[in-house]
Amino acid sequence: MNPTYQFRHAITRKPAASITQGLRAIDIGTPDLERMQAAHDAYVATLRETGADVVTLPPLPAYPDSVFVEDTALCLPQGAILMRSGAASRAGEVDEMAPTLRNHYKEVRRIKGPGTIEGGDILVTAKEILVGLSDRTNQAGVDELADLLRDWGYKVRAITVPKGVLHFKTDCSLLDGETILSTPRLAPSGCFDGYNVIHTADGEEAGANAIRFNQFVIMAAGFPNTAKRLRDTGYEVREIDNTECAKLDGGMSCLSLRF
Ligand code: CIR
Repeated sequence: MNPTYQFRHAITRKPAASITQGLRAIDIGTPDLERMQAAHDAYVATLRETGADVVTLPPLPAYPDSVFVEDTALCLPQGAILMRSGAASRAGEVDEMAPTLRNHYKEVRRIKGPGTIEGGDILVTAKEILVGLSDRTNQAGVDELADLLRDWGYKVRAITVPKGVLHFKTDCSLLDGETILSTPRLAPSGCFDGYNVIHTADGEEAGANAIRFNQFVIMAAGFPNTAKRLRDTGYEVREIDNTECAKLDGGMSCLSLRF
């Protein structure tokens, strides 16, 4: 098993009707629950097609953004780390996720604060854990994560996320332990020196948030040139409608915890 992309489990949560109140940087329209649910069903079915066990938790109307479960935890082979959201309206989502993680893991640790950190800012590669400093994740959060991971042998490296980008992984994804799909705008920081990098095609930056899940690269539909680049490199690409989650700055990685 390669722990960076071979997974037996995923945890997802169905979107709630309150998704219309979800956080967004710019209002480009109200998400449609029915269409989001249909896309979510297709996403879960694709994860299941790989043979993984996929938990689908019930909707949480009190937390409009709770469909984006990735932000609540970091799941590693040794254990899970509960995050601490940088958005007040999302703070309670972690406690809602904790019991499910305790069912799967013997060891569940927790970011206690005062720092904040969200899963969307964390990219686990074969040799290190990259964490984006963003509006949601600060240095204190990164430092606490590094402390919690030290005895599991992980090296944590902080990266600055460009202004206007919600999370680090809004702009990049892991394709395998050494290969990253990235928007060209992340490259100048040198954060991926030493990795193989495939750039999103011109005008397709919003397609950078994808996931490698077992044999598939699962990406948002509507980025045909980037999808072709990945297929030409040999990846088996599956495309899922992301129009509704995109209205809330969400993408393929946000919708699951994978381990
Ligand atoms: C938020 O602003 O928190 C949500 N509307 C979107 C979260 C996306 N999550 C992710 O990229 N991991």
